[in-house]
Amino acid sequence: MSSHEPVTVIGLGVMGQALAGALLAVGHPTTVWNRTAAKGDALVEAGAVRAASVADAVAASPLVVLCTLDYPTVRGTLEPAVGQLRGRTVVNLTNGSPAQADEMAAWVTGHGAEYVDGGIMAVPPTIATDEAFLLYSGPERVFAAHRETLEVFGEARYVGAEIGLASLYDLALLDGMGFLFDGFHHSVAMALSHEGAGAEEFTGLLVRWLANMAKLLPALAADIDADRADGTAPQYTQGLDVQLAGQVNILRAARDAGVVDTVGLEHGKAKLEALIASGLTEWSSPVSVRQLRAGP
Ligand code: FVH
Repeated sequence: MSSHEPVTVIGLGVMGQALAGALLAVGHPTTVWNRTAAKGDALVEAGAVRAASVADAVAASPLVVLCTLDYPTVRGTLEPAVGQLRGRTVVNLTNGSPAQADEMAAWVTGHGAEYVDGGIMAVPPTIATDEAFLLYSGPERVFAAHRETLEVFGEARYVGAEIGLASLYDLALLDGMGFLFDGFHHSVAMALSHEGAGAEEFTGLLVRWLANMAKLLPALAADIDADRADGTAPQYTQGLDVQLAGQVNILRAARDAGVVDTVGLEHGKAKLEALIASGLTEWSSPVSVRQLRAGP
């Protein structure tokens, strides 16, 4: 008899399969269910129990982990199992917004279950490795009761009792990643106008540059916090005239290099111009964040 907590995993896409596989690997009795049953075949071969219905899947374990396309599919999947929810803990690792997390929590707890929301900061191959971390929010005592099990997927980082916090941080982190990848593609599109430069060779320079710049972020974050706390002047500033001159040069060079989509660069230029028009002379991170949240 295993001393590990039994767990049900619902949703066996690439991520759900990785989650269920990680549980099986360390000895959790694992029940699985997926709309397309065949996606559970390898897990069943590895020792998972395939539930005949989603109601059976929910009934099988005190802890029910969901990882499907989106929140409407989570709700649609759980609808036939509402009678089995009482007394269970539902941990929803599906991507969704804070408002959706609030609604889901109300619906699940309304059926007598506990609810914890989560965000997976990992890709399937890194689940259960040191690289993976997952964000959780909701009642701390519920999270704590299942923490050991949740650590199987990767570092379990509790971010607070407010149910939407894990979603908010998850989406904000993905937002940062999106801009990073967009910037990477834009930068490579520009560099490739030179016949000699291959993407890989150029990317070596880009990675070096971005890694150095990333080291600055904690100091910029400290400037933002100090400004919010009591208006302390930032440590890191740069003249807005210098920033704007550089932005104009990037925009020109991008166009000359044959990059036709320069909307982001034009937007960046317009934002700097708006800051200057508002009477500011110095750029800083607090100024940028304020502008994003409320205009200059
Ligand atoms: N894969 C990743 O790298 C990212 C990492 C960060 C977290 N995301 C989120 O994880 C959720 C699932 O993503 P996934 O990568 O596993 O996605 P798929 O392999 O496409 O599997 C989708 C599952 O959802 C089920 N599903 C889709 N539509 C419905 C529906 N109408 N009713 C019931 N289930 C549905 C699908 O079932 P099936 O098509 O196999 O029958 C899969 O189980 C997601 O929120 C990511 O943002 C992954």
